[in-house]
Amino acid sequence: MSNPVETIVKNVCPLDCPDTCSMVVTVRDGVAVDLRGDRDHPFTRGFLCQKMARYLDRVSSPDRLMHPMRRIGPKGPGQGRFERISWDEALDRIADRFRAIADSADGPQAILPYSYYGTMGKLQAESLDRRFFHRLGASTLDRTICASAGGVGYEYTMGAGRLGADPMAVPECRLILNWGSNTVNTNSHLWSLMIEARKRTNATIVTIDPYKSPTARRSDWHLQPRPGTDAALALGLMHVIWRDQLHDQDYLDRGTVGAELLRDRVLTEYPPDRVAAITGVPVDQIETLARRYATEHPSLIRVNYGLQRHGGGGMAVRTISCLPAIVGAWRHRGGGTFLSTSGTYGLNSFALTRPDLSPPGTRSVNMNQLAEALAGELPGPRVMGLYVYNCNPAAVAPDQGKVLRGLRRDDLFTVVHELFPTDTVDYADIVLPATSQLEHEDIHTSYGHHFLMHNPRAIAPRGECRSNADVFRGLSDRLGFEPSLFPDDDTLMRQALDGGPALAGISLERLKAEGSVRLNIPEDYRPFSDGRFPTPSGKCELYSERMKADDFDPLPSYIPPLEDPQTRPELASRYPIQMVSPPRPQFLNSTFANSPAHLRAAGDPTIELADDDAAVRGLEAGDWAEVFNDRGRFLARVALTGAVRPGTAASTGIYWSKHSPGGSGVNATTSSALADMGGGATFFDNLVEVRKVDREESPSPNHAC
Ligand SMILES: Nc1nc2c(c(=O)[nH]1)N[C@H]1C(S)=C(S)[C@@H](COP(=O)(O)OP(=O)(O)OC[C@H]3O[C@@H](n4cnc5c(=O)[nH]c(N)nc54)[C@H](O)[C@@H]3O)O[C@H]1N2
Ligand SMILES: Nc1nc2c(c(=O)[nH]1)N[C@H]1C(S)=C(S)[C@@H](COP(=O)(O)OP(=O)(O)OC[C@H]3O[C@@H](n4cnc5c(=O)[nH]c(N)nc54)[C@H](O)[C@@H]3O)O[C@H]1N2
Ligand code: SF4
Ligand SMILES: [Mo]
Repeated sequence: MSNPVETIVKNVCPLDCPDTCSMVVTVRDGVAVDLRGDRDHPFTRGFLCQKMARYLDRVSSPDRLMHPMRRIGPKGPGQGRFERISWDEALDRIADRFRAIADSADGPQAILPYSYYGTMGKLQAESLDRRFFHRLGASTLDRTICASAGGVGYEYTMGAGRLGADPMAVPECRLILNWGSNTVNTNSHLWSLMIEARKRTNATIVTIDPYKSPTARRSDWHLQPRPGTDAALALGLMHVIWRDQLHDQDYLDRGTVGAELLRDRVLTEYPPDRVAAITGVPVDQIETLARRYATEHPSLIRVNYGLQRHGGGGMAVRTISCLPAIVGAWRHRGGGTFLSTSGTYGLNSFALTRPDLSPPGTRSVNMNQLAEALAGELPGPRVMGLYVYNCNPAAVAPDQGKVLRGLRRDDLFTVVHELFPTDTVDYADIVLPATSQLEHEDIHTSYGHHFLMHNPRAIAPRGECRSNADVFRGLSDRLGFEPSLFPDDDTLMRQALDGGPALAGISLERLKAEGSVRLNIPEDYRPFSDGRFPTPSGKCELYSERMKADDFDPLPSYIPPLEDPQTRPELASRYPIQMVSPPRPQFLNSTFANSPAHLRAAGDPTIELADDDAAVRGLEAGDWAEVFNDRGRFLARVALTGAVRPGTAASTGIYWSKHSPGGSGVNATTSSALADMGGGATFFDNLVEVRKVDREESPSPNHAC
């Protein structure tokens, strides 16, 4: 008997999470037998979150899609609607259908790729896929579902690259604000650095969130504004800072434009009592936070995604990102704000994605408007061919009912490339099986640290699974596209690395040998300490000419939510509750929501209500309730956790509809209306009503498992 062959491989967590962890995988005789966090990685520091700790169960799950299939029954959930086909047949059918649509009167723009970041790997998420659809002349997809509103808002203030503080310097901070950030669950390695700051500098951790999230519960101080009112809160802090002369005049003079205009505005328009009336945050809390923020350095604002999923989300992030300059927080290492580190990398994304291949004038479809695109309500042809990968839109996209009506269309040809039989797979004409992260090679940037990472292939693909990049090679071949545009993985990685100065000295050979390489940025990274910003004026733009040119208020201001009881009283008289729907800690968006262990830990879908709101509706903890508005409905169990104020509710997700009582999820109620900037999503800008479900409608216990 020969000895087992055992190798240790360093892989990268592929999930859409800022931490981009390094994982150590043990492979024995070609089988991955152990997976854990990499102790040697400066950011991962030896642990993986609860979601990924059992990733090997996912890799070897009996539920994995193992071979291509084609539809033989009606669209929608149900058994026995697919039959197995070969890869050749699958690719031929897709190529034939795409060619037919492209040659029809609708033209190639009736084909729409639909993807997000089921894997963050550059090869699988942003390379041959983009080239393929650009070359085909398909509609392009504006990937707005997550971070675009805040990204645009931040950039107006801070300039190109959306740069910010170094997360590794968090232990040096004395005041840390989690602003719209459930850091404990969504960025857990940053949270561990925050805890270190508590030990090292006796730091105070503050969380600003309408929902008492796990992060709020573990913070020293929780401020609970009404959803979507953060810009008003930030303007109120500025009022106190200027009124009490707590600003940093020297930094303002050197590093900003428009300080006097902004000061005049906040002093006249945003006194604490008005801000308290808008936000629901008491005056004394506004005063105290302003004073502490201006005087306790280094201070960091971890501004994140929760607060931008509102009508005024872009302006909110733009406004908050002015704060550090006003108090001179950028002077200190660790001080300032950070939204995303991804702009630091400077990977050659043009070379990878080749936008120049897309014919001039090609329309772009906002991914938040999938419902409208499928209904033919957007300019340009109605979508006739849809290719979904790295994404589960049937569960995650807003206005779910309308999305599903579109996906059910008989004349729509839908391809879904997936690892698991998701809600979206139920609507596919052709299903393609995808590789897991251990089964393909890739490179990863991060949006929560400054390391570039390499993910080698650790094991052979299961069944007939193929990587995204491989599928696009196969499809391009069938459509007769130039082979040179669809090269092998090594060539693609080299093209990606041929980028900006932060990549200097990082060859593919070095990256493969070291696995994780810190970007070529100073050890003591301290952006903007000199008061210079990559904006048109070279300064932090408290006043922005670019915003004025783009028809925005050039100064920070408060834009109320689209569905705000204060500004939409008639809507609120029917649907009085502002509902936020951030992630449940056990799931990563809708990933893991089919995994038995994760589902058991997550339990039934819940609607967390204030005690008074439940009482007036005759609801008790544990009751099944219907949450509804004009767009749709879903069922959830009432939870009275003390986590929300009256008038606010939280339903954490994202469950798969087919595993949910009533067959729909939280996005049945969310709106496809767009945020003020970047075409961003408004998932948390959502008025609903809640009622008890009749006994007959009540689902049986443990339906989900
Ligand atoms: N466990 C887990 N981790 C994840 C994810 C996941 O699904 N599960 N998803 C990943 C992805 S794709 C992303 S984009 C990030 C998101 O990570 P975060 O940026 O942390 O975003 P959310 O968890 O959506 O929202 C954070 C908090 O914002 C709050 N919030 C909602 N509305 C407002 C508001 O108007 N003002 C303020 N101040 N707060 C508000 C929510 O109640 C929530 O507690 O996390 C990533 N990490
Ligand atoms: N109500 C509400 N809705 C939300 C949010 C919210 O907080 N509340 N969050 C929003 C946010 S921030 C985001 S980012 C989106 C995320 O929405 P999605 O991008 O749809 O994210 P997931 O639900 O994780 O689905 C990703 C899918 O990609 C698949 N996948 C993984 N790796 C690969 C691969 O290599 N190849 C292929 N072909 N497939 C792969 C996974 O199996 C998974 O089913 O959801 C948004 N929707
Ligand atoms: S913390 Fe994020 S990057 Fe790390 S293992 Fe969990 S999901 Fe992956
Ligand atoms: Mo996201």
